[in-house]
Amino acid sequence: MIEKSFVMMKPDAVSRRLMGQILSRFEEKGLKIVALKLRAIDEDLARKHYGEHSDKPFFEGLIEYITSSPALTMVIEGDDAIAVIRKMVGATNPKEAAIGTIRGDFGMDTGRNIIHASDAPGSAKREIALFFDEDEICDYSMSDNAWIYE
Ligand code: D4T
Repeated sequence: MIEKSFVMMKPDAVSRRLMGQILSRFEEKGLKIVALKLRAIDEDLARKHYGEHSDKPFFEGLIEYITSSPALTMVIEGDDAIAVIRKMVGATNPKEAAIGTIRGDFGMDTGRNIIHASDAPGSAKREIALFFDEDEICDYSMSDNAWIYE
């Protein structure tokens, strides 16, 4: 099923100049970027996005990290995109993430784990609506579609 996922390169990815390399991975895989915005995440938005973790000991540090410098927010589309992207992102702790995944290749600490991606259709819908207006999401087709999908 064609799905949309919310993906965010966190401030460490942007500040470490990793945006191009990471974006290339999604393009090379055959996924479609349908929205993309470099933006500062303010405290209110960060607290909403990570609301489910508000009672965790790492919450305040997480909010500080996410709001510290701009992040690259995206909506990425493709067949089973949510699960495919989670696989490409790797485990939450970059030390445990498999080599070949984005966190496994670029990160060291859970508190600097490079990238976020939606983990289920419900959270994808909620997160996309939190970060993008509907008219910011592009509807277009790729000329190589028949070479990516059977
Ligand atoms: P996100 O939501 O950023 O894609 O990460 P995950 O889906 O892989 O992991 P998560 O929801 O469990 O954690 C959200 C966010 O909190 C940070 N974190 C997490 C942290 O700083 N310390 C911790 O001990 C944990 C578990 C990293 C990701």
